[in-house]
Amino acid sequence: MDVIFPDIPAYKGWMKPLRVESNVEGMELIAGRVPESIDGTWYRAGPDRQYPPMLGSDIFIDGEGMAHMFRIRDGAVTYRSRWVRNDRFNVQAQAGRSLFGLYRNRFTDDPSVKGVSGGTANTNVIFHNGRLLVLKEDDLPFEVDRDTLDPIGRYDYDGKIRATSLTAHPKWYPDDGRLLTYSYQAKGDGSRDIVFYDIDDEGNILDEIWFEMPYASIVHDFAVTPNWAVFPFMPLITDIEALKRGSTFYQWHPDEQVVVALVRRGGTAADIRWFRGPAGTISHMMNAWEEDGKVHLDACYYDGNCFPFFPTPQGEHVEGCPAFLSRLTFDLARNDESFDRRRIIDIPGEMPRTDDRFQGENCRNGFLIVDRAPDGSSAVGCVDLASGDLRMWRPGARASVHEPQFVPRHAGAAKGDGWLLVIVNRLDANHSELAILDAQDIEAGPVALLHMPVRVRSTFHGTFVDGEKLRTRQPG
Ligand code: V55
Ligand code: FE
Repeated sequence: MDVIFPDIPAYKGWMKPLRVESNVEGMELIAGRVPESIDGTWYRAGPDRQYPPMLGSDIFIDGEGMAHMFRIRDGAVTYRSRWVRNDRFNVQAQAGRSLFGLYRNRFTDDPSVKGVSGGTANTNVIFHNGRLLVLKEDDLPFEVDRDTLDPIGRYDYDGKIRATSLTAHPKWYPDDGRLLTYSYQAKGDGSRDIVFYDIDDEGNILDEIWFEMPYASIVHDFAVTPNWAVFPFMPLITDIEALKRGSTFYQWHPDEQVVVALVRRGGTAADIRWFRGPAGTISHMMNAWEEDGKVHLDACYYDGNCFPFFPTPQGEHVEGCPAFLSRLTFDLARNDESFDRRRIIDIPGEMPRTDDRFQGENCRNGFLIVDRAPDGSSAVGCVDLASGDLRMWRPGARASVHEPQFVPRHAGAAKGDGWLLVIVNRLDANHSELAILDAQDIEAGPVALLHMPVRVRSTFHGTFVDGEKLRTRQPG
């Protein structure tokens, strides 16, 4: 079978499939010094393409997963990337071609892969219960070796997870290893079932709450506070009958509402508080917290459909729209199911993060990608969440950044006191760089900038795991 990638916009320039596994011992320093106090590994996941797509088209959220790791210790950095060799990857490697059709539409797959998981493991990586897990929201976690990224296997918490998948956006607490997670369309594609799980660092399920969504929504991300789990539902909806006719996995329904469920932790489906607003997309969450009988959610909000490649049921493609970091406030004393929404910053931004140790608490600062320019460049932003004051570091013309990662300056460092790790893409030179910034002064530019001899095509999300934890914590 000839390997010829189609000439489509999704594969142009920087986004040309890379398909290379890398191993760089001792990354080359371009400027500054790597702080000696950083000890740990930054894991990330992103999509690449193993073989030309079966049906000739592609969308950026699809593509077989490539896992990446930067091990940082004693001022030195090692980089490694490796395909996630899960079931999908292996059956395709065996066949020498793509066997899965449209994104998540199982009716468009090659008949030979009926019953084989189509999960691409391309979205996020976490460390839980002594295991390194690569995540995609339509599949169970896939465990890989923390040092080599070699495959270990699909992980269902010894059969304790009854849902068919787990989200790629759990909240993981580095200090005690608690995992707050969920599954949506949890009884299979198109089902309205959703379940919230609270799992301790031994893999014990402490809380499990099943309920129904208003429709078979995408639920890409959620947020947690000490008392609530916040679930956004938006009118990108799965219709099994449409899938059988070859439609996209989601269809955009502009006449439906956004619905938000506040699920009381330790409670039941009967305790859920519901809120509603006009159609829009609540995508990535920066954080949520509680204050005086209110729950605030800082999230990237699109006034329409965040994914214009998912048309309406009538096949109409609506225009894309930018995301603005916004504060959604749910007043528990109010009984009309409405919520308030206002922009925190006035320029578009996405991929928001904060100091992971304090998810669910009011944080002073958040970090995100901002200010995408026509030349393809972008900047890392540090936003003061109270004032909306925005500071930026821009790597330059024709250079873009991936989602930033906060790393505490040392164990027990104050909230927000630490470093930011950022992958930078030099779009014309066709390679990436690793930048390390002081999270409290990103405008000063990197304290260390390291050269990568390869392009990091795309990563969505990742996690920094403390080195001591990786060395001592045994699986299971
Ligand atoms: C998203 C990302 C996905 C996906 C579904 O950003 C939604 C939202 C990285 O993959 O499969
Ligand atoms: Fe995401």
